[in-house]
Amino acid sequence: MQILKQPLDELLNQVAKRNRQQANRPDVEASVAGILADVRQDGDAALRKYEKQFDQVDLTDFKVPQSVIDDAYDNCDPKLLAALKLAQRNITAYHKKEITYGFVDAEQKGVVRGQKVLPLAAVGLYVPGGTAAYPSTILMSAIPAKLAGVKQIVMVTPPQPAGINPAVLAAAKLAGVSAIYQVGGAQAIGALAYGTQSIPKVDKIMGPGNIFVATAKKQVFGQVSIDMIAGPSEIGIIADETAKAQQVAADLLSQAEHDKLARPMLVTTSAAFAEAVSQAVDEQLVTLPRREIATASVNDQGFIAVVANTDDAFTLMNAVAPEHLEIQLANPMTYLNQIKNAGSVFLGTTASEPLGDYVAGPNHILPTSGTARFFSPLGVYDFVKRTQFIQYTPEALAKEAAPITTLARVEGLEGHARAIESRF
Ligand code: HSO
Ligand code: ZN
Repeated sequence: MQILKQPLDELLNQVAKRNRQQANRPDVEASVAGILADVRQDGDAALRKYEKQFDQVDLTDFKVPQSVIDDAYDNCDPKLLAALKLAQRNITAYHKKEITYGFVDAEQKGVVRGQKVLPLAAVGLYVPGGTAAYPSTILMSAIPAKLAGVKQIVMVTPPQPAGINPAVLAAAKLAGVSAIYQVGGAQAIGALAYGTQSIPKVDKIMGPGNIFVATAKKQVFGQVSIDMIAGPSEIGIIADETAKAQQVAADLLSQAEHDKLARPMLVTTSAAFAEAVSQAVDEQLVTLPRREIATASVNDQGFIAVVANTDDAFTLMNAVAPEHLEIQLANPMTYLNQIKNAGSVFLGTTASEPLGDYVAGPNHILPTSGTARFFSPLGVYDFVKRTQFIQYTPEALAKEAAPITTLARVEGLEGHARAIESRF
């Protein structure tokens, strides 16, 4: 791995430059706009056309039959099912803490005002195809949706030559997904945004996807809501000699194997430790089944930076704002206050990142590419909206009538003023 030893200012410049790099693809934007317009106009017929063109399948019915889902669940390997259920229990317990409630404020005489927290009626979950169709990710999105009170959870996923991965179907059933449709790409996002004859329109679209899916989500935003635009996985590790180079290397590779564009990063105060980790990464890559992907990630996207002290390490990591941040230092809890930007933090040498990917309970759908500066992990919050209410007695309104009409007339809105005065 590339070992950087520049002064902190230079490292910070490099990080800032990378976070600015937003892939701009006007060609993709134009073709996605065309697909969305077709789906909006022709519904299922457009879906059929694009599924033929992009996935080489001719489907007349997109819905995965309930019997296929039930079979996948019933024939699920008991060990896998037990693992999914453990994950489900922990994710549920953690996310229950995220449930928020409305309030009523009656502190002012004659005035009641309040807020209600309401679930979205319907959400769409995009599940990528092939090896990126993760059963764990279905739990991470469907469980908070259920806890929020969402009634209709619609899943879409591209059709696969050998049928949809049974582990994905089993996870979907376990998590309480309402219906699964075999349609992918920008056309699937269009279907969820506008509705077609067979696929219901939803209020919000969640889930990762390729550049076409991400671009389509951006384009339908406003028509529906979206969760976030998630980029390739990232792991940042702050470690010193008290950590084990083997373990740090293994954790870096756990995210590197997701994607050639994934970004594994280590910041350490020890040049010797940097060398040891770099060597361990090279050794471990040799036997890693996904070494082609991981090697590209490690070589082209990853880095190890050697800094003067832990304060500098946190300054640099806060500038990166990594999706995952591991603190492999003695007394890790004491550093929590120094972390300003990170999606999910793993404290201590035992908290290896895949623990959070699967069973710990906190979400694994997290902000990437520096967006942890302003985005948060997916949670129950993302499946609700707020509405507010106001009630006044005539006496309470009388007290505030003059200020209202003053403001209304300053804004040139005589109708507003008269609406209030009509009460008196
Ligand atoms: N680490 C990924 C999530 C995931 N890992 C799913 C394994 N399965 C999110 O960055
Ligand atoms: Zn992962």
